[in-house]
Amino acid sequence: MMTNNKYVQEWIKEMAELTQPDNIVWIDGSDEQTEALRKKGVEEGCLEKLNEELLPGCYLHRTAINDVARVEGRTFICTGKKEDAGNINNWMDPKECYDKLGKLFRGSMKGQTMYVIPYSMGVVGSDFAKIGIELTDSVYVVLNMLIMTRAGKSVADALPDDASDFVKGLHARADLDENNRYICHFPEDNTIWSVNSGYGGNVLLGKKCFALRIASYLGRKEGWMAEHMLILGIESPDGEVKYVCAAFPSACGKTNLAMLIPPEFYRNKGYKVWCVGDDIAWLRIGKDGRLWAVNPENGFFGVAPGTNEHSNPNALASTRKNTIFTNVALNTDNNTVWWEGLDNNPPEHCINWKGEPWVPSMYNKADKINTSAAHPNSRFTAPAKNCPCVSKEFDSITGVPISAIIFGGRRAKTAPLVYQSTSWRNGTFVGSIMASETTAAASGAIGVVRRDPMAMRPFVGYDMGDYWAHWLEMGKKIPNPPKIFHVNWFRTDDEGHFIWPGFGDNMRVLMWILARCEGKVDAVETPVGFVPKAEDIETEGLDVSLDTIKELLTIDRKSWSEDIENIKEFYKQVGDRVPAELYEELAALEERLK
Ligand code: GTP
Ligand code: SPV
Ligand code: MN
Repeated sequence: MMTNNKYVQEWIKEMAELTQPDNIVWIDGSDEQTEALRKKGVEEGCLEKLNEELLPGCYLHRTAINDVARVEGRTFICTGKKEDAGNINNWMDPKECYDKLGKLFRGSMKGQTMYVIPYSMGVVGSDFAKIGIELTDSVYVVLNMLIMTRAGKSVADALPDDASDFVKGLHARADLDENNRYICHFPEDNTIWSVNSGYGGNVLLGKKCFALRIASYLGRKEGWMAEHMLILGIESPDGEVKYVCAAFPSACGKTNLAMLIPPEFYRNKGYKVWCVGDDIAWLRIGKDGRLWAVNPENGFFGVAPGTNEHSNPNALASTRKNTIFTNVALNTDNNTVWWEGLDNNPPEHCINWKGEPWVPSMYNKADKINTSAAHPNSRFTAPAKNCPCVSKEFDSITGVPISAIIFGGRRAKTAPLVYQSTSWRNGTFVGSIMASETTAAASGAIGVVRRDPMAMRPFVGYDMGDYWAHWLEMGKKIPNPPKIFHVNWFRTDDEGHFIWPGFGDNMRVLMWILARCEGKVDAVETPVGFVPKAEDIETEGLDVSLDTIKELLTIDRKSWSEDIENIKEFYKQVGDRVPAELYEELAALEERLK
């Protein structure tokens, strides 16, 4: 045991009695132990060592073919009262769930090792940080957690002997039976149980399970916020850095925006962008009355397809050493990795994400999942410190002060390139009505528009109406709140092509947002909020006409009015805890659209 904490000791004893591993190994975070586990992973066949010269310290892992994304339908919030989990979450009675999953866990680690991973979300020992312990039978999970979190002996040492509030995570792959796959959260017990999966978001329990579902519950209780947001800093030529957070649903561009390289026009002037986080933000009110954010993670679990030298060179550079790749393609000629959108040269000899030989002629756009070399939700797990643009505030214990919060989604129509809400309350409303086309990051249909409030639909650990009320409450408590915006990089023309170039050019929109925060630029008032005057979006060095910008900024009253009906239905579905203020906002929007 690495700790004298008797709550930890008793819990581990109980879980070991349940799962019956042959032995128990504490993860200390040392290079020696990590290296030994990598070797073990290779021997056991769960990892393949990649080309040491081209990709030093890098490994490839393939998950089971039926286990490649988060499973929202099998994710549960287990609160004593069903109402507290809300209508949007799946709910199970805690006792029933412990019993049901207990049967699946029973004896599941026979013949195997149980790894004990003490980890901290946030800088170890800082005010923001919270400690979890994950028990798992998977070497892959251990190695990922060592990248994604601050883990090891220093965390066990930081846990007081009398602390009982650490998050207890139990994970077993069991037999990977998808019909018995469960990702269950017990926010009232600080507990997470995950069984029968080996895919990232289902099993790296510090990430979505703790840092969003459990943390959002804690945040409401303790007066802070846990959000599905990137955090980035924009440094102006005089050296001042302004920070923004942005919430986009899964696979809708957070990693890309967080690491963007400014267009040449801005680079020449001396602008720089720094990445503080690419997926999760924990936000607290600072002594100065502003909202401050930290990224509780220590690495990036990023989408591989589409990542390339042009779209996101910083992400690509982050993956060139000490990275674990999951479900990408293996180039067998030189033992490196490949994925769709890395370059235009798919390897001649290659093993696809399913572990089968693959040749480029197999690819069929109509059936991407089955015919692509890499799975559309294939991922890289890379240490944050690998990132060329990682912020010098990355390890800051106070976090960074936030000037703007940006919501966004994938909308082929309706949502304009950017608009600004009129207040925190109106901004909360804008977040609550967010919608986006579904992606491969979760199992199920792709490309269907669904409401995904604050990009948190799959991640709020309690009732969605209460969550919105918490947003409104926070707004009343923050003396100097960030301004709230909405963006859409994904508007398409009649042929289905993206109109806006996106990626690095999104900086042009961020610059308008910052100018608004500083009161330096006017805007046009519309029924939905403030939109830029087309000429205020910088187009220097961009092959986009003023007319196209105007088109991107139009508010189509007809499609917005149609949306209103859908929003009403969604609010009804969320239920009777939707705050009255949001119904007032909705009525006012409907009125303005007439
Ligand atoms: P999660 O890790 O699932 O939370 O995803 P994410 O929000 O970090 O998304 P990510 O940045 O990985 O982008 C997902 C996909 O969107 C990739 O295929 C990108 O190429 C694409 N994408 C990102 N930014 C843009 C953009 O500005 N325009 C367009 N057209 N596509 C983009
Ligand atoms: C997401 O789906 O939003 C992710 C990947 O960031 S996962 O960790 O699998 O949830
Ligand atoms: Mn995410």
